[in-house]
Amino acid sequence: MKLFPKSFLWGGAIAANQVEGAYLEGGKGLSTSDVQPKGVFGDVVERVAGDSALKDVAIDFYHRYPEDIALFAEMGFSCLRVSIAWTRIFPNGDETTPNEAGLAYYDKLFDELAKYGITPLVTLSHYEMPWGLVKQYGGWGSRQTIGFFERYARTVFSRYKAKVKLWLTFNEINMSLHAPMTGVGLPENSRKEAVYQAIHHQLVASALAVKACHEIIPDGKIGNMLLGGLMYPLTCKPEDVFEALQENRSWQFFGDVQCRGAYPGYMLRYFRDNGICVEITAADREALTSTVDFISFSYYMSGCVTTDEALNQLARGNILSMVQNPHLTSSEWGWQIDPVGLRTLLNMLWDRWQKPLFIVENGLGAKDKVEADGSINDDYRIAYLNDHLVQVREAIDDGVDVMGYTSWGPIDVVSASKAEISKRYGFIYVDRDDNGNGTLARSRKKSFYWYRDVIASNGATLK
Ligand code: BGP
Repeated sequence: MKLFPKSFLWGGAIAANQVEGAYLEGGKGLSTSDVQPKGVFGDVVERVAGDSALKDVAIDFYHRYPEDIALFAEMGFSCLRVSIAWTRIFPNGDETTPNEAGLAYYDKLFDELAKYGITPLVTLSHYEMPWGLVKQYGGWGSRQTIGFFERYARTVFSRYKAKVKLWLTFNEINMSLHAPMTGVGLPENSRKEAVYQAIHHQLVASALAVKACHEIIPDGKIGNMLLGGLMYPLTCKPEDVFEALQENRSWQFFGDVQCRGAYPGYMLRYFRDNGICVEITAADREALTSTVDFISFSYYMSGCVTTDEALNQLARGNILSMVQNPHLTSSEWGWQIDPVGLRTLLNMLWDRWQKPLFIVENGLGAKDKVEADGSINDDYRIAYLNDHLVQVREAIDDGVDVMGYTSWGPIDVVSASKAEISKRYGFIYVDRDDNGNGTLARSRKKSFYWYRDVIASNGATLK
């Protein structure tokens, strides 16, 4: 029987803006997430007194974290991925002194995890940045934002160095190409050149955070975080194959910079061919040489690439404009389910970077039905997770170094793309609907017991 390594970290992943709520409590400032009530692709809405959005309360993790962490512990989690809301620490982003109430909150959160021996894996920026930095400086379009981020990173490294040893810089850093406001604080219709310049600033900031982490927490490890957007050629036509290579490079490029410490040649050519001029200073080049210790990524689906323009037209409007794969089925939200793709991706990334890999998001968003007796029989979720974990085990057997697996949304959260809660990922159900009605009470789904057994057996119960 193939097992997972003894040191394998098992758990779940959540993000501050999708769970905490309390969006103005404890001196917190407004973030880009707070002004996008309709989700990461949504319009920016200036907040006015008295208005409300689902994420304002989310699942109230800010107040209920002890109960939720007790439930994660009951499932046997050895790891929980969380993010720090930058705006709890620096509400406007450009302050010189951090907000003590925000720092104290995460102290309590990490202490609670320590009580159960759960290792925190902490993302510095998960789909949010201070709205103040966007309004006053133009977000990551400004070089000054690098310094503000570095101050924030150094502040939290120094404060939590004894409690947090595993860190991630920017969540799905490659998403900026599809959602510039969420990724880099730029308007949706920004020119490509402006987006790549902002991305460059963020890559430099990520490298400076790596350097700071190594200085401040010598026994710590820091990784990047990529949206693992695996693309297949739709046919074996050589042009389709090359197109798929390029499409994969459009996101792997972020990892190339973060793992190898410099821009790859294919990207410099892309800039040249498209008349994109990115200012990269000598100091930037030097900064980029601080490379990550490990690579983390999310994986939900795969997609296909074609050079057939008619098919591409049809695909526009799909998530990331991917062409459908006729060999796969899809979730209710049209995300194509591909467990073997996860094994392929793990092998691909290991071959490419030879650094440990951490799957920090994977899961099935689905509508759950609460039965009359209160039970929730989410066999579809169990099947999805089982099939993906079987492929993770195969990849480990292939020789890939996999540090751990944190499934997305171990408790129902507000979705990132649409800001709805009816798209549920959890092992734990939260009584709340898309209109904000419900008691917020937590209950265990069938998958709760399934995941508990998988963890306890270190994968032996997988089928
Ligand atoms: C990733 C994000 C998460 C998460 C997940 C699921 O892109 O990092 O924040 O939400 O996707 O997406 P959704 O919530 O839209 O279903």
